[in-house]
Amino acid sequence: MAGLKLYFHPLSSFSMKVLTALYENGTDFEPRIVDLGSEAAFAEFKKLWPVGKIPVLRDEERDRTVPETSIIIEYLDQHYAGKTRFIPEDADEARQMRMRDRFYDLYVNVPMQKVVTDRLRPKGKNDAHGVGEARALLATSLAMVDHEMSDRTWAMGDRFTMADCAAAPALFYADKVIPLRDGHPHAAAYLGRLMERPSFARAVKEAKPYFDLFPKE
Ligand SMILES: N[C@@H](CCC(=O)N[C@@H](CS)C(=O)NCC(=O)O)C(=O)O
Repeated sequence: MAGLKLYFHPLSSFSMKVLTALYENGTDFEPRIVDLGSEAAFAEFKKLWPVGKIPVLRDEERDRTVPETSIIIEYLDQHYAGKTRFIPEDADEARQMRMRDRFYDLYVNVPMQKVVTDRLRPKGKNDAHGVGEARALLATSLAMVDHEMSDRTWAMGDRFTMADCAAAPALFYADKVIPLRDGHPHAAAYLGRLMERPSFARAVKEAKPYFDLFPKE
């Protein structure tokens, strides 16, 4: 049995962020799919992390439960380092990388989720005002990404880091809300490079069987 267990769902954008990091280095782990649609499965998962957000990493060897994607990837970089190092050694660069990781999580992934999950709300319970705000924030963020990616390969330049693990699923799903090909050529090209990266390509391939569950407009 692998010492590492990942509680996740293949369709979940934040899960894909951590899967990308795991696949980058071929890190051995036991996949534990959490069926968010099953009350019993979700209640069981909440015993591990009462906040109820996936993914969560469990390290049996060290007896550690590690939630939050950025913390999970930092943990992997610290204890299960592989050929791809996710955190730059230089402290200044590491801080800039963490800023981009936060940016993709909070200002691309989170507003994208707000737009998409609103489609799952019961009739009459939609939050049109909140969705409008989220769409506006997403549009601002994507314009910033497009500008920044005009002169670089990866989020930090030449080197693939945790910020790219965050960017990949965030842009993949944001593209379904605001298509990048319409006016965001550099962001679209960056997403194209991310899609060709074998680690993220594998996460997308494994999510495909669940794509029918993605709520369309
Ligand atoms: N800040 C968290 C966000 C995780 C998150 O939002 N996960 C979503 C799935 S992509 C989730 O668990 N949603 C279930 C829910 O909110 O009930 C992280 O980085 O791990």
